Amino acid sequence: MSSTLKGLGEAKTYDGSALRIGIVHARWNSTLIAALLDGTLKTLKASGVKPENIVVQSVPGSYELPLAVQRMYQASQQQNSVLPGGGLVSAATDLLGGSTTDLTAMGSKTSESAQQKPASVEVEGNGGSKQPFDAIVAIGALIKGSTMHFEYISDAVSQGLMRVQLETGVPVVFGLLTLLTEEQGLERAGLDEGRKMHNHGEDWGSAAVELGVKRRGWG
Ligand code: DLZ
Repeated sequence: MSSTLKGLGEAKTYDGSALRIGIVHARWNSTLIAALLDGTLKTLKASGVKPENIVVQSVPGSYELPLAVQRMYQASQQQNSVLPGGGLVSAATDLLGGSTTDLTAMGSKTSESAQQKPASVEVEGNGGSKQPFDAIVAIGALIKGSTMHFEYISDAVSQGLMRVQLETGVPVVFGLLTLLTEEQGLERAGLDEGRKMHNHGEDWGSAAVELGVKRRGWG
């Protein structure tokens, strides 16, 4: 047992080498998102998930996450493969500097920030396993403003992601930061001054591997 009160504590490590993991991230608040995505990828790879079995996609904002996760999983189930030429599973993300033919075409322009490429992102899933995703990580960062917008979106996305995982049976890791201030976001993305806080994306990567492995046992 860990001596700290909060957090995951000391977790058993799981072998992710047979898993296929999806990540869908929002592009709003891209500095936070890039760091969180990096953290997630870091632990996925450290747990043995093969880079070619990690598929990363983006959507404009957090509100779009539930539908994107649902479609990403369904496409992997139905086709059992990476679709050539524009299917949801085959499209590259903005953050990866690839084409933006899929969910990113839902009405938003490619923002300047979306051109950022997180340092540790090297590949996406083309050429990897053809199996349906074992787990999908949804990453977003909502920052409270002066209207009720934050409350409505936080609630809708939380409920939507839970619904997707219960309806599809695929574990959906809740990588949505619901932040009262930007500072809270920097801390949770490991970008605080002095870099003392840990990157929550790392926990999300571990959770995806643990759930992916356990789900295979659940049948
Ligand atoms: C519109 C909006 C605002 C104001 N703030 C955020 C935010 O902090 N984080 C985020 O992920 N998305 C934000 N969005 C965009 C919405 O999630 C959504 O993309 C748009 O309302 C279009 O459906």
